Amino acid sequence: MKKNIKFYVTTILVFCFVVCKFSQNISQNILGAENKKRPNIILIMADDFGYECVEANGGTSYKTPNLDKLAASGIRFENCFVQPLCTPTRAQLMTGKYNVRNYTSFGKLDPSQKTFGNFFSDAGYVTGIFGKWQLGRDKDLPKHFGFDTYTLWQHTRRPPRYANPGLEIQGNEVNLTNGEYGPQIFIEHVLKFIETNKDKQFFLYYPMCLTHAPFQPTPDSPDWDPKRTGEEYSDKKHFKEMTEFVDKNIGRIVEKLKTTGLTEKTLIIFLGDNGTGRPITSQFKNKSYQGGKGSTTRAGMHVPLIVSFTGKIKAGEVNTNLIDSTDFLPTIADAAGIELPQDAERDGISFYPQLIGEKSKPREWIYSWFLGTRQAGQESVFSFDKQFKLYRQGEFFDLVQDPEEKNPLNPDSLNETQKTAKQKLQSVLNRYENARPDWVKPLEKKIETDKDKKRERRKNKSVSQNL
Ligand SMILES: [Ca+2]
Repeated sequence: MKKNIKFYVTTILVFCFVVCKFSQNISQNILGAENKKRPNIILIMADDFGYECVEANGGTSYKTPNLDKLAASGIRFENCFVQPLCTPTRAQLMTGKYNVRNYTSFGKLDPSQKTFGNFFSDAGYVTGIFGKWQLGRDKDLPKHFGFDTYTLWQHTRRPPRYANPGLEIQGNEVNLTNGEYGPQIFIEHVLKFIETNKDKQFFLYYPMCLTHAPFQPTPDSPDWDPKRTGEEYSDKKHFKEMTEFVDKNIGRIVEKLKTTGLTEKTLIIFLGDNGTGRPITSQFKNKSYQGGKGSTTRAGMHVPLIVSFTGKIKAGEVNTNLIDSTDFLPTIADAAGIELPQDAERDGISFYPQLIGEKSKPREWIYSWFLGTRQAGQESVFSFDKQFKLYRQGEFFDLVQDPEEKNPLNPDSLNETQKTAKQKLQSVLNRYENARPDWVKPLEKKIETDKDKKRERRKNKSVSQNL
């Protein structure tokens, strides 16, 4: 009898083991197959590059054949708005949250935040970032924010970015002095990253240094000087050459995807991080259009957005829905099938359904809490849709009639449409009224103190120089 029990127990245990092993193999195979279906993501962001710079959008000052081809192969968005400056947009793009929730100061992203790098890395993607950092100087921050591979400018220090640049490669400071060109190094590292990881799923974030000032020649310019150092020289005549270098790099990425067989496995997104620099006036739809970087008007916040995913996105579409910089994280997560952790503070709305032609509810408004480089307490706060814009102080504009926001509508003579729009935008402002969390307040205070100290030091220095 005892022998029989032993036999039965052993048989059951062996059976359980075989079943477990079998189901484990099945689930691994399913997971493996699922993983194989996950697309690569390439997110490209040009620096200080407004909507008017792209020919497909109606710009006529610069040649952008590769961006135009990318748009023709996918979707061109006409109403993408970001924050008016670099760091505020980058923080929104990377965390999917409005600046009111987590922006502390210019050039920093608080280490408490989770970025798309973290979410993709946690989901098993290989992650890389190439280009401008400007999110804090600690050597370990790129890794902390989820990036395995990185070649950066303005990470641990702030050397020149164009001719003979100072870069950080995997956190190591490298000073190039043999006529190298920063954007050339970045694109080479981008292409190498694609080649190296062609058999894996990768998330490549490419925040370009171009076309930010100083406006300097590229290696394709007649004025290229491989001996140039520093960032003092700047002539806006080079903006055209810089834009065309951006375009050339887009072409090189598309070509690389072709030669590695990844075209149909890769979602490519291109956008600008804020409006074009103010010295630059471009021709746009038969009018002169001045760059408005730093301004909360359309010229400061309206950027190109082009998305291509061969085989998944219908070619040649134009989309006029509102998109904002918080929407990118949920969109790429959606594309990759990554379920983001529940977070009531995440403001972005995925526009992936719009990309693949599924029914969805586009966003009806954009909210902005913009501090930029200003002192704590001096933020601009406003909400807008495609036609109207309301500032916290009460100024209310019709953006179609008055895109430069020169003539606020008279609050006493609003028609019914205007009144309804104002109420809707006011409810957006109310929704975020208490959204500034307590943890940022000590950081704000510190910023103010540091800035005050600097100002005081400058004052003392100039007094002593004048004596
Ligand atoms: Ca910028």
